[in-house]
Amino acid sequence: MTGADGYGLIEDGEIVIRDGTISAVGPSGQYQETAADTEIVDLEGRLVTPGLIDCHTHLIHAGTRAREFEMRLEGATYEEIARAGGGIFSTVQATRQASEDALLAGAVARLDPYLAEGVTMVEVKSGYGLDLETERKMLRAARRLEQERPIRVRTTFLGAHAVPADMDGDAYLDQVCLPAMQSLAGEGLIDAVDGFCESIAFTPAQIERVFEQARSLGLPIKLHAEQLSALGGSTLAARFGALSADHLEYATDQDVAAMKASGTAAVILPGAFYFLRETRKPPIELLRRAGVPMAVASDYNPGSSPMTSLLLAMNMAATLFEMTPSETLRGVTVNAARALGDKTSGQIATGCAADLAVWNLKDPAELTYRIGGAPLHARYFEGTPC
Ligand code: DI6
Ligand code: FE
Repeated sequence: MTGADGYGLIEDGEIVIRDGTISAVGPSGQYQETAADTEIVDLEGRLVTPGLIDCHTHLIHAGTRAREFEMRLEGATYEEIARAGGGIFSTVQATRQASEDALLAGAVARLDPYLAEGVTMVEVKSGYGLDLETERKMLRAARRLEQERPIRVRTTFLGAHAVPADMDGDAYLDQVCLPAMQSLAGEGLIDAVDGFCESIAFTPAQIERVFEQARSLGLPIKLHAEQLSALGGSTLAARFGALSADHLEYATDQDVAAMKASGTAAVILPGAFYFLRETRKPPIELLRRAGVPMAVASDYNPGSSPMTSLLLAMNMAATLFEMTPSETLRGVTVNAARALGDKTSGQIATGCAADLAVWNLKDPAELTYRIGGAPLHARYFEGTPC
């Protein structure tokens, strides 16, 4: 699965697009287009990939955490900052105070670097509200990104992101998180449900309550699991048929086997590992051997991964975790789509959306190899260059 074979590369190929959808793909010269108004675009031998997909971001929030970054460099740990009421809570406060328009404007500014890297689909989570109104405001702003830019957005309700300081976890679920999920699902704002299963957030038993309700609402689930400790969150997620379990630094053999059995994708997030200077790596070799589909995402968030570059995440996944360049490319295309439950994105195949990235490159390994810069020639969204 290394080199050209792993990419399924077609040398000198052509792609036929009709009404925003790929209607044929193969070696060039195979498809005689008869329609008189067919436009032919010569890409002059450039590499074409599916439009890239970032399947795990927290793009909507207000405020910055640069001061916290400084504190960490002065010796405090992420966990100490969280326990001292900093961390996520400072972002929650700022986000509660921000207007929907302000949240949208901030997210658009963060989204533009992704577009410049050929990204055509992003997942965006709520979770910096921890109250109904703010979670709604975040999800609405996330939905509105599709009006601001030519991009596909998938929204994820992450009400179970942190326990408010003045509440117990179960009380927060009963009084705020579960009722909010119900209302916002009814408003059509939720595509999937996520949680943060960690000693500083929610226990597996509490996450199970979140999943039970998601299931009863017919919503797919995913989970931040095994990022900082091994709580078996990924096994729990697999038990509920999760689309993905994300982070996984502390995932065990048992977790990997459970994910394989349920078809749950592993979302690898090297940005947070790097930024928090973690040392425990996700079990890439185990996942690879088990055949668990691996996605790679930026995990953009202001606290643990202030990184708005999916290409850099690919480089980090290779450099830090020894994923191969073809694995990282599948990680931001077909496997990222899978982690979002989308079967018609992330591939150049008949019937898939004509979301494409055209690169000033020949060798796909260059996408993972480079650090910095975006060698993008053109981005096609639903067949239109933009
Ligand atoms: N995992 C993380 O690393 C972040 N949230 C999560 O679920 C941290 C988010 C933050 O610190 O703002
Ligand atoms: Fe995250």
